[in-house]
Amino acid sequence: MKKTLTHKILENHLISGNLVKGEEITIKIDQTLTQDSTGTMVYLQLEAMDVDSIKTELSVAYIDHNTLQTGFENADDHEFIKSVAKRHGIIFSKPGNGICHQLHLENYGMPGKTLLGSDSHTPTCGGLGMIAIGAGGLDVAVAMAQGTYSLTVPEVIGIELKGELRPWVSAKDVILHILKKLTVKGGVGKIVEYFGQGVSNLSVTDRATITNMGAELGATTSIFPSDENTRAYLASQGREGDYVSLSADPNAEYDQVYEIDLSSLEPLAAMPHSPDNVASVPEIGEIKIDQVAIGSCTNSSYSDLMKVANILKGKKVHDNVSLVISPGSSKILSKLAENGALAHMINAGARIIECACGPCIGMGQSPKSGGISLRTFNRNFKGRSGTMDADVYLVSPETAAVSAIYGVLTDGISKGLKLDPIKEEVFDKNDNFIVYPRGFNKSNTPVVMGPNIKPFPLNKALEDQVKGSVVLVGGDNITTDDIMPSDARLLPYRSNIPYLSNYSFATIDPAFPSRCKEAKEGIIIGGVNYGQGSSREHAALVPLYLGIRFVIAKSFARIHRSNLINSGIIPLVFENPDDYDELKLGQKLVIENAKEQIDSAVIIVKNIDTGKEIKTVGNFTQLEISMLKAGGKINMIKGQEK
Ligand code: MIC
Ligand code: SF4
Repeated sequence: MKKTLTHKILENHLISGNLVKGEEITIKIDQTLTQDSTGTMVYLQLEAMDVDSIKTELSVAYIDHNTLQTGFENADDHEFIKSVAKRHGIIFSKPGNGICHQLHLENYGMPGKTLLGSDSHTPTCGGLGMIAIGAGGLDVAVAMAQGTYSLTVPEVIGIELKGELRPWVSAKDVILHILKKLTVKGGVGKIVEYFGQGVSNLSVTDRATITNMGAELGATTSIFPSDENTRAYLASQGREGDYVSLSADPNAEYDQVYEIDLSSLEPLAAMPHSPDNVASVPEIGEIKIDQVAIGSCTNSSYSDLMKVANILKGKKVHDNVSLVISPGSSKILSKLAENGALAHMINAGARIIECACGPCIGMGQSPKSGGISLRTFNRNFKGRSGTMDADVYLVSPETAAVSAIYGVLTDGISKGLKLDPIKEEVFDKNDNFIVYPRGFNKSNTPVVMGPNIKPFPLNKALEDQVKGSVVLVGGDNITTDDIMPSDARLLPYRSNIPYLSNYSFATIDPAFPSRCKEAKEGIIIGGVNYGQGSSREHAALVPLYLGIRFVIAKSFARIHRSNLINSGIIPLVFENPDDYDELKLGQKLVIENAKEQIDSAVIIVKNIDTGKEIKTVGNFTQLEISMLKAGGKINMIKGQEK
């Protein structure tokens, strides 16, 4: 069989199982990354597992999401993470160093390696030819403790790239084009692998933009070959020694193949409120805009920001627009400062903010009421910007910068502008933002825990009768931002589940927490792609805390489904999606003989109010069944240790 690059890397890392689509395998994890907003839970869990040393080749704890420090909570979380990192041999990246994915690409990602990260955009490093997967925090904690990760072998979609992008059309437009075609659920259970002649016309940071937003397809990950452009990128970061050449076999067997002619693409935008609601910029028309935000793990590379600086040079940001720019890393910001590009941005009237996630996760820069914001980010879910009635459009850096000048959504081609080519740069190593764990260990470093850090909830072992009342009937594509919103007010409480629980589903059903408290045991009903978006396991831990026993949906997003199982909440899929229509708030449902039923292909849920039996499908692997029986992954691991 002619092998895909995905299969080659998985095969090299296979610990157990058969590398056959749909089967469960366990692979070796070489590297892990965490960020602070999921990291506090990861490190509480790592401490709970009481391991002596981590088993990965390299693990890094980044602080990039929650850097406002509006109160002691942020700073306490950072100190906590730093102390656990030192105890376990984990590299710690201080706030201000940059966004985890950009930093990992620059400093640590390596072709052919595996990376597991507690953030859904971990696939960014797929741009370097590695298998980089986003997962829930507990899975990352276990990967550090045991050096492994289990997954169901996904299908591999091949995307053949031909031709070359025109000026003013960039990597963001490639992934927006794919999102339009495949939608936000098109990648679930799949890995997207790029190949073909057009690959050589994309730099590593272009590729990283594409693999980053593969997360919005719901894909397990996305990957590019490692070629001369990879060598050049690694060399620019002083890491040429990490280069290996990697690609799929010629005529590799993909489960599906799509072809994209890069030269046929045009500037695109994802319209409110979904990354797959894509149209071309001229089609949408010159709508008046209030804010432009450039940055995030999708589009904050050196070349992205140099393009922006060149466009802004000698120009003025439109009077009605607030332009805000957050560079991806301290190295990038420092280079922009050295070569004068930063001055072009500031002189044009741009606000420069910290190298961090910032507005992407609602940490400031919320648009005005009813405002229109153009962002180079990856998600435009309703309310994510912090303003419920704002309209967010996702665009490329080029489109964002030109639009900021004109005050309307527009692009360089429509305006007949010229775009200067970007000169490649070599970056100096700067690890002054890094705390190495050298000389520290468990015996000489105590865990530093502030008062806001509360224990995480644990489930109980599966009982024979699992019941509850329907506390929410949600629609399609419910996001983890809906289940557990995050913004500047809530992000400081990522280590305080009881506090967060008061805001679960706050943006779509503020009565949800009180309804759960009244019901004591609750059930959530969802549509297709339930739990899309972030990897935050808070979207499972908070429902667990609120007494949710199971969720029945038309389908689930991958990471959220795993997080539910890790927490011992049973994710069930309607065998007949029409049964969804009959379920109403307040109805009582029960799974009888749950311990037995959990092993079977079809699980019957009885509606006590109507007497109807609903057929659901679990499709659980053996490992998942063990977790559900034990009441979650931690209970399962503790049980195995006895
Ligand atoms: C996001 O972009 O939604 C986040 C914030 O980075 C999340 C992680 C989190 O919720 O902490 C993600 O993408 O996984
Ligand atoms: Fe940070 Fe936004 Fe990227 Fe999430 S998507 S890691 S919040 S920059």
